[in-house]
This record gives sequence, structure tokens and C-alpha cells, in this order.
Amino acid sequence: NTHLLNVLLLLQGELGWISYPSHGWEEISGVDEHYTPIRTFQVCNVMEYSQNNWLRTNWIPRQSAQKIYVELKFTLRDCNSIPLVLGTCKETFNLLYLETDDDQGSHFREHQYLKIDTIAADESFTQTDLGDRILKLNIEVREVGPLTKKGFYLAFQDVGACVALVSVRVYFKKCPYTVRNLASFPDTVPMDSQSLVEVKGSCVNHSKEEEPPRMYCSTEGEWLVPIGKCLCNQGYEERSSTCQTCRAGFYKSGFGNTECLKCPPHSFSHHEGSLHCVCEKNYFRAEGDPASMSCTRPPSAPRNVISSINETSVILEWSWPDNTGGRRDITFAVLCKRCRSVPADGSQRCEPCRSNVRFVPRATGLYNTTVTVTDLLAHTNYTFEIEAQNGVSSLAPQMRQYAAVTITTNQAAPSPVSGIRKEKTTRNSVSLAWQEPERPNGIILDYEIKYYEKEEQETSYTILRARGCNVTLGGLKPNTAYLLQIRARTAAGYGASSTTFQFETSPDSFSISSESSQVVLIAISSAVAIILLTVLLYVLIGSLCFVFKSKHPDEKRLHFGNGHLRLPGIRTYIDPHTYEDPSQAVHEFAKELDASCIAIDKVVGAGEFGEVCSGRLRLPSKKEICVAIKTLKGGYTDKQRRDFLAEASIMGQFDHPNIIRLEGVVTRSKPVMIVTEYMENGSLDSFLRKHDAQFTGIQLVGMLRGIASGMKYLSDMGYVHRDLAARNILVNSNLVCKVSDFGLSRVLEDDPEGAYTTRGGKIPIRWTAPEAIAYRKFTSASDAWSYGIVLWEVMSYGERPYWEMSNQDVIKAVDEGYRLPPPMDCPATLYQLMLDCWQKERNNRPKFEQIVSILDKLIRNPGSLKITANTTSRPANLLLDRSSLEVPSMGTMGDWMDPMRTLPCKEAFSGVSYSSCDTIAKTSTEDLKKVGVTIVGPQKKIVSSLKALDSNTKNGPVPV
Ligand code: ACK
Repeated sequence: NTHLLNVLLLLQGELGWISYPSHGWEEISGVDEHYTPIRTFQVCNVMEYSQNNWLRTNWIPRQSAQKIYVELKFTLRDCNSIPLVLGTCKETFNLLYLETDDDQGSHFREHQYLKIDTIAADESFTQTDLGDRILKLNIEVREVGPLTKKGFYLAFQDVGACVALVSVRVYFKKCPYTVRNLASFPDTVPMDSQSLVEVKGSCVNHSKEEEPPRMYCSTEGEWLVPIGKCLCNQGYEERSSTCQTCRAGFYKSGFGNTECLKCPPHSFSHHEGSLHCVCEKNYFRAEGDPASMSCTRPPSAPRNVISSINETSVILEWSWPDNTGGRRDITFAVLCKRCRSVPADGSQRCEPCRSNVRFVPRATGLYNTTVTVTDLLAHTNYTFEIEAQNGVSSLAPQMRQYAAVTITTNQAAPSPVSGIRKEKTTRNSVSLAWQEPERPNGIILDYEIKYYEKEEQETSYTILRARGCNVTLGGLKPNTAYLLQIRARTAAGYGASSTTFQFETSPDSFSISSESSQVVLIAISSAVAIILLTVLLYVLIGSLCFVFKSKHPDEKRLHFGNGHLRLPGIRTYIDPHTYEDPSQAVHEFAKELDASCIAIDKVVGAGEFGEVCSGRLRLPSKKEICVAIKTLKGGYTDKQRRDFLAEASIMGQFDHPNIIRLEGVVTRSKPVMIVTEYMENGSLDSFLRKHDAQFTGIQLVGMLRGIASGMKYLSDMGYVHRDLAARNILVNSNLVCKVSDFGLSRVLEDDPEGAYTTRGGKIPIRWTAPEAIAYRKFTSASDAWSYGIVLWEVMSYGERPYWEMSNQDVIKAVDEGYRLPPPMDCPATLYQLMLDCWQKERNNRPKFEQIVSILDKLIRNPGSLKITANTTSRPANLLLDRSSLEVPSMGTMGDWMDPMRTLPCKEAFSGVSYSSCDTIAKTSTEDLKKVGVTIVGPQKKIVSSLKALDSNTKNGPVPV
């Protein structure tokens, strides 16, 4: 029971209470029912009438009590037990009180007291075992209140009874200090009325309120209806109504009156009051992991990776890892890489796969142990790294493990062409365009366009080929519906056909009269006859060519389709890498020579793969010829052999007077050799340096024309050289320049000029167009830039472009718009051509075809070479312009051509006609335009210079 009794007064010992009159109440020692000695106040004047005896207590301070309780223990004799008292004897007494703010001492006034109650005995006597009657103790309790003054007196009024007061206890009730639901409630005195007192509790130390704690204190001093509670803080638990810290090795991460928990596996707490346990070394907790969860680690690598390759797709499957790191949230991620070994140090260089490689269902977050990878390149090595990941993998990159598998995709045909659209339709022609296949799986050699009249249901159809993504179909019937399908071809063969596309030609806009229709009919028949004849001729010549020199077995089909005459076939360069077996490519394009037919004379230089020698080749029943022999040095790797022979596979596809000619290869015996025509004067750069200032302008232009012509041929074939530089041009005894040095990765590896760029890969910076340096955009237009540099090298007799500037400075200067200045005595037209080749916007650079034609015009009008760039206007953004103060070189035509004496003029180049100086005299601005002098500013100057020159040379023709 929560009653609290605060005893205010207990009748014990000498009390000094006051009695009125003095012979009334008396203080007497006695014994209680247990015969324990006690002090009592007694009165027993039962024989006399009109008794009025008062006994008053001392002043009792009220303290905080509002309502007090008075418990009386007393004995009272019944009047029947006393003989001769009838009429005077009473059996009750009165209990009274008086409130005062201070002790009034002995001052006593009867009438001031208020009666609390009349007290009667319940029982008067008790029978003992011996038959004695003994007085029985009565206990009575009375309430008094509300009290308001500081203290009070109690008084007992006897009116003629026989009473013994044994004990007077005065007390009040209160709700005692308590802690409930971790909230402490103070001592609270209840109100006097019937209402409850609402008390707010306060949270014990290290706890916080969850809901405000409250309780009610009843008038009986009882705590009632606890509401709300407090919760122990993190790191504290409830112990005997207090919040105590968790012990070491335990933790409590949340608020609440739960116990501290033992640290989960692979974690520990060294300190008391830990909110969570710390993971052991190499164990981790992921962000969402509860503190009660064990610490975990990344899983081990997946096992047993199996790959099944299907053309350019691969299905990868693997087994669950041995160790999941203690977690269930395992997923798998697959990383695709393309790796190749670097011949220089044998290391592997890897790069991520192209972004269009597709993973089904996806590359990361795989729940199943399989993935299908599609849209890979054909014939390509791929490495897949498969990693099992769990929630803590990202926290421990150093512990991550993966299983790797390397595969090589197969050859695959291109995917179908899509997006066919009509660009222009006339009565008898239609222009179409389409999109390249989404997955070319190799280099697209050409497109086959098959079409037929809708009516004819494919009984008769026509096949055309096109190299680009557009074609114009001519000779169609007006107002007729046609159906058409297109498919792409790569070295792997034809891809699937596009969906059928329908188009209609425009209707006839005029009708032909019967008379004129006859004329038209005749005209048409004659035209058809002529065409048929041409076809026959074409077929005849074509098959002859094919018999003698069929390097492309497919070519036959290319030209002649299914019997219908079509656009002439366009020979395209085929990347030997598209062949599954590169040695197959070598034998497709290069003749295998018997080593016994080759005699090596001497070493002339060193190539990337071995020595370069000069020698002789004598083929059965052929004249012996001088050849250059490139050898593959012993101890080569398979890859080196492939790369070495790749050059022959490329060179063997070319047939042009300005491209170094391949005689054949020796692959069946050692050393492996590539045999080419011999170029007596070696490479152009060293040749020019050796013959500084010894050639005429025409000779130099002739060399340049040859190079441009070779480059036109290469660009028409779709081959991008990437390393066009004077050092890669060879010169023969006739001063004919031929483009050499073909290879696939050679720019990256063997050119001493190759410098590593920030994006990786080696590039001959000084010769390379900015877009090729910046983002490897190598095109025929970037070759045109390099051609401009070769032009500069030639005109400066082998000077090093940008002299000793660092590669970085070159890149920066070029990027800022600076260009090399004209070489000394460089004709303005040639310098303008250089500047055109160095246009930042690659589409503005001249095509090789245009370069050839500009040079041809110059050769036909050599006078135009007389105007040197030094004398005419010079762009403001010249780099290291060392010669801007030079005196105009206005010599004679003879002077310009003088050095020609040293070489046989006629042999310098073939098929080029020269003009005499007469032409120069007639040169007008219009003519200058014709020869390619396009700059607006200098035209006047050039013309006036030519006029001046004309007067100098009028006296006679100049020998050329
Ligand atoms: O400048 P060069 O004498 O000419 O030194 C180099 C050397 O081999 C390394 O490439 C020379 N060279 C390469 N191919 C031929 C060739 N077909 N005819 C003559 N010399 C060649 C080149």
C-alpha cells in the first residue's frame, strides 16, 4: 500500500497537555492489553453530575497537510459495570479542534473549539479465559479539514465518562516520491476535495521522454493512472528504474527500455555505453545494415565461367561464389574489355568495350548467374570480368575479386540496312538513301541494291552496288511501282536484306504523238543497241581483267551482277583484320615467292621488324628486277608476324604508279620477307636534304603531284594512311615519288615521330590534323592535312616541320590558329594550298582529287610558280615567321628552273605537259583562278609580278 503516514503527534512520555479543570483529566501510567507500560490520560468522574473536563493537546503545526486524520486508542467503561452511577455516568466523550496561526501557550477558551465528533466505545470489556472481564481497547479515526491556518489544537471534552486515552495519532496522507516508467514523481500532498492531483514526472538521468509522463495523486495518497513514459538513451539500458551504461562487448543502438545486446559476430566494443559495435579488420557493415547484423565482407569470385560464342554474341554462365561474405544480397556485374598486348614490352593494354555492346538482361545487378552479350565486333578478342558483389563490395575495393574469361568473337555478317528513304523522284529515276547497319561487324565493302517492278513479282530484277549509303536508280519506267531491298557486304559476306521498300516513279507528263513516237522508238532502239554493245564490250574486258588479275573473287559479281549492266564496281580496301585468319588475307592479296628466286645484295636500312635490304628478284621466265626486301627478324611473336605481313596484305591491294608496288612475300620459309619494287633514291626527306636547293619548282611540283595522285588513289579505295610524311615517301631513280609504309597499327608503334597523346596511342604530332590528335578522327581529310605538311617539307628541302618546337607547343600553336610560314622561295599558290590543307574545319580542306588538279594546272602554267609567297601577302598568323623581311625574289624563269640541269627533265614525271613562258604573258586574274590561286588579296600583286616577269622573259622562250 502506498499510504504514507506522517505522524504529527504521538501520545507518549511527558506531554505537557493542559487539563481544565485540573481535577479532570489526569496523566497516569498504565499497561496496554499486552501489559506493556504506557502513559495515558484518564478521567472517571462518573458519580458526579455536570462534568465538563477538557484535555487540550499542544499546538500542532499543520505543515503541508490540508486534511488531517486523528486516530484515538482508548478504553471506556460502560456505566452498567459501575454500581450506583445511574444518572450521572456517561459513555461518550467529544473530540474538538481549534485552528490558529501560532501557539497560544496556556491560553484556553472552551467556546473557540469546534467539535469534530462524539466518540463512543464499540466495546467496553473483553472476557478473559479465566472469566475476568478486562477493558477492551477501542480505536477510532476521524478526519478534520480542510485546514488553512499554520497549526491547530485538539481537545477532548469529557462530560462524565470513565475514559483512558491510550494513544492519539495525528497524521495526514501524501503520495510519496516514486519512479514509474523511468520518470520520477515528487512527494505530493493530495487535495482536500475529492479531485485528483495531476503530477508531471521528469525523466531519470540518461533517458528521454517518449510521451510526457504524468500520474494522479489520490486523496488517499495513492498514485493512480500512470501515463506516458521515458526511454533509456542509446548506450544505456534500464536497470532498477534507472538508465545504466551498456558494458564493454555490448551495445544499444536505439532508445528504449530494452537490454544492451552482445556485439554481433565479427564486431567488438571496447568502451562502455557503446551505441554500436565496430567491425573487425576486413569486415564491413553496409549502409542499411542494422547494428544487430554481423559484419560482413565482399564475396569471393564467381566460379566456373563458361562462354558460348555465337558469331558476335556470347553467353556467359558461371557458378555462385564459394564465399558469399556472410550476406545474401549477392548480385553479379560483368565488365567488358578489349585487350591487346603491347609488342614493345609484352604488357597488356585494355580499354572498355564500346558503349553499344548490349548485355541482356543487363551488365550489373544480375541476380542470375548468366548474361548474354551481343553486338560485339566480329573477330575480336574480348575479356569479360565477372564479379560477385554484395552490399559491402563498394566499401572494400581492394578485396574485390572477379573471374575473367577471354573470348574471340567469330566472323559475322552485317545487320540489315534500315531507314531507306526517297530523296528525289523523277519519271525514270529515283534517288535513295539509307542508314548504315546498326551492327556492321566489319568494314562495309559495299551495298547491294536489288529492285524490280512490283508487277513482275521478282521474275526479273536488277542488282546494283553502291559504296555509300545512297544511290540513284536510273532507267526506270515512269509511273511504275518498284520494290527494293538493300543488303550490306563485309569481308564476312552479305548481311540480311532490309525490309522491302516500295517506291513509284513520277507519271509521264507528256504524251507522244504516233509519228514522233516512231522516231523516239527508233532513237530508243539505237540507244539500246549501243548500250548492249557497250555492255558486251564491258563484259568482255571485265572478264579478261578478271582472268589476269583477280584479286577479289567477289569482284566479278560486283561488276556484272546477274547479267544486268550496273554501275562500275568500286574497288575498296579491305582491312586484313576483318579476316578470321590474317594469313588468309596475305595469301589473298600477296603472291607467295620462292626464297630461291631472291638474291639479297646489301642492307640499306632498318625497319621496325628487321633489316631492309636491296636485292634482285628473278621469277621463272621473267626479267630480273631490283627489289627491296623487308625481313622479319628471328624470335618474333605470332602477333609480330601478323603485323609484319599486314603491311603486305594492304600493299597487295593497291595498284598505282605512285604507290609502292608489292612483288610478293616469303612466308613458307625463313626469314619471312616482303618484297617490293626498289626505290633507288630512298626516302624523300633524306633525299631532299641531300639535294638541298637543287631542284626546279616544276620538279618539286612533279614530285608533289605524284604523292597527291597516290593519295587520291588510296582515298578512293577508302584507305586512310595516318602517317603521311616525307619519310614515308620513297623516291626512285626517275624522281617518281611513291607512298609507302602501310600497316594497321604502325602509326602507333614504329614511327619514331610517334608521340603518346593524352588519350593514349602514338601519333606523329607534327604531321597530324588537330581532330586526329584530339579524338583520333583519322580520315582522308586528316591525310590531306599531312599532305600539306609534306608539301611544306618538300618546299623546304626536308626541313623539320615546326623545327625544334616541342610537340606540346606545336599542338597549342596549331590549335590557336597559327600555321607554318611559307618555306623560302615557296610559290604563293603552293603556300596557299598548304594553308588550305591546314584548314581547321576538315571538310574545307581540298580533296586529293582537287590537289592533283591544282598541281596539274601549275605544271601546265609554270609561270605561276614564280610568285613566291614571301613576296605576296602573308597570313597574319604565321608561326615563327623567320623570313618576312626577305626581298622579293623576282628572278627570271630561268633562275627558278635552273637547278633542273642536274636531273633529266623528261624523266622527272610522266604524263605531264609543260608550258612555255608565253603562257605567263597571257596570265590574267581569271587564269590565276584557274590554276588554283584563290586568295583574293594577292591576285593583283601576282598579276603585276607576272607582268614584270613577262618583260624580263620576252626575249625568247625559256628552256624547260
Ligand atoms: O632513306 P632510306 O635509304 O630509304 O632508308 C630507309 C630504310 O629502307 C628503312 O625504311 C629504305 N627503303 C625502304 N623501302 C625501300 C625500297 N622499296 N627501296 C629502297 N629503299 C627502301 C628507306
